[in-house]
Amino acid sequence: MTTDPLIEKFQQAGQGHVFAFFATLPPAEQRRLLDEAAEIDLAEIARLTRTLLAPGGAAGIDLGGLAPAPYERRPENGGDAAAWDRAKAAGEAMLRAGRVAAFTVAGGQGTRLGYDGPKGTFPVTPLKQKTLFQVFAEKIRAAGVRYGRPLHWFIMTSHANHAATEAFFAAHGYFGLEQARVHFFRQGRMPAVDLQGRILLETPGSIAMSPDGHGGSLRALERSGALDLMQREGIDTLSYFQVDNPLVRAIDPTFLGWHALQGSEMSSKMVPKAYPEEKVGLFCAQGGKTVVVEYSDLPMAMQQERDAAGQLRYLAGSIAIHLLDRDFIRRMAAGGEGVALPFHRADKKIPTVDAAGRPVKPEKPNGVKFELFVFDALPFARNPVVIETRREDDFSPVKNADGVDSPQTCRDDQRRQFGRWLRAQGAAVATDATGLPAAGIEVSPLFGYDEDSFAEAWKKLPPAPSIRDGLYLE
Ligand code: UD2
Repeated sequence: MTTDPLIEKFQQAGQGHVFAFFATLPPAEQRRLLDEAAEIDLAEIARLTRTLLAPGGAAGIDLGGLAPAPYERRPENGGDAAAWDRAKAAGEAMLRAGRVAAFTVAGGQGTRLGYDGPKGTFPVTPLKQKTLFQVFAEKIRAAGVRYGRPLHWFIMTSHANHAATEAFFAAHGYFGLEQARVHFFRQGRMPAVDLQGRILLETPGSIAMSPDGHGGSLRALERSGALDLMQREGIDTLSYFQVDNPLVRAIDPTFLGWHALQGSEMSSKMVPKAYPEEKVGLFCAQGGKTVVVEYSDLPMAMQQERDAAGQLRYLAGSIAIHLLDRDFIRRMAAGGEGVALPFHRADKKIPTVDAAGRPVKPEKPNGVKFELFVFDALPFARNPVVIETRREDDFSPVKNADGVDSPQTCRDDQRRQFGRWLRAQGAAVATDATGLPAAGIEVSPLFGYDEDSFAEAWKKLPPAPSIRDGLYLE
């Protein structure tokens, strides 16, 4: 009997145990295992084992020469108001020219929320219980109407949630978007390995594979043909955001304008950190480059440092909102010497099998997952721009089942935003000291998806409605 050449390659790489149970598997499972194995770049695994798993490999990142990154301050915090106005006009022109598409990374596993299903299908709005996907879809649709150019929307899924995500959109008529402008593609996967770099089996017939991190989006955008489609359609800029944050201005002309006017290949939004322990990455400068250092990599003493005025020295929190230039993504996806995102190591409890093929549920981390982070592209980008945004305009993620960043805090933040928009138009909205309206209210993105679009729609209302519990503006 001849051995499959792929199995031989695994044997030569010291990973032959992946096929330990192969002979006992039914043909369909054999095929599946071979397919999974074919996704694996054995040389990459060997390299990661040498670098990240070697003694000291988990020691974290190099903090040498690290300093806070510069950023564009908002006008109310000392920024140049005229420059912000110019940026907005430039971004609006980009939207009218159809140069922009939206991009959501939705391949995560959403374990913290404890919700079974693609995270984008989680209901988030205060009254109508619209899902995350519906909120984004309506924002994108409304922006397309406003600028006279319907937008394309790319959604990155994982192997685990791809089919369910597509089915959800189909079942809801793509939330009024043209189906031909909504594009789903799967991100890549990486195998988990044990602490010696041996690939872990999840069952006798399958490898413990997991998504390769949101940084995998760059190569997945290329592989899926998304970049070619953008090129054909004359789209040069992707507006990147995470699936867990319904407050995001999915399409933000001012941000787009900053990006374009500065000739940036990758731009980002920052919010001043709310408190030193807040779990967001930090924009830093290092060796003349802009980098994001994940909170878990920055010693707490540094996160607590304050300047003479008492302000946090490392203030610029990354809320995972970026703009990416199409040709920059292509360059990053092509890789090549010195142009590659680094993998990060995460030690995890990974269910696996023992030598007899029996399931093992580890009680402490028994292996490592490798992930790419999209913000690691920043140091490769020409003229990266970081602009300040107000948290209340852009960031209230749903991460945990309760407490901070939960469905409750997110619903409240949405209501605060609706209340602010209404008050700015002179409506009488009773709120508590935190700005939370007493009444349960909701504004559809199709009515207004940011302060400007809301103001325009409000002014067109025949008689403005009074603010009462259950008010829904559409
Ligand atoms: C991320 C950032 C953090 C901060 C925060 C803001 C990292 C490492 N940390 O933290 O600095 O900006 O967000 O909310 O990024 N995803 C995929 N594929 C994957 C993994 C993740 O699509 O393989 C998506 C996921 O669906 C979600 C987003 O990426 O939309 C963020 O994932 P996360 O929950 O792992 O990020 P988090 O909260 O640790």
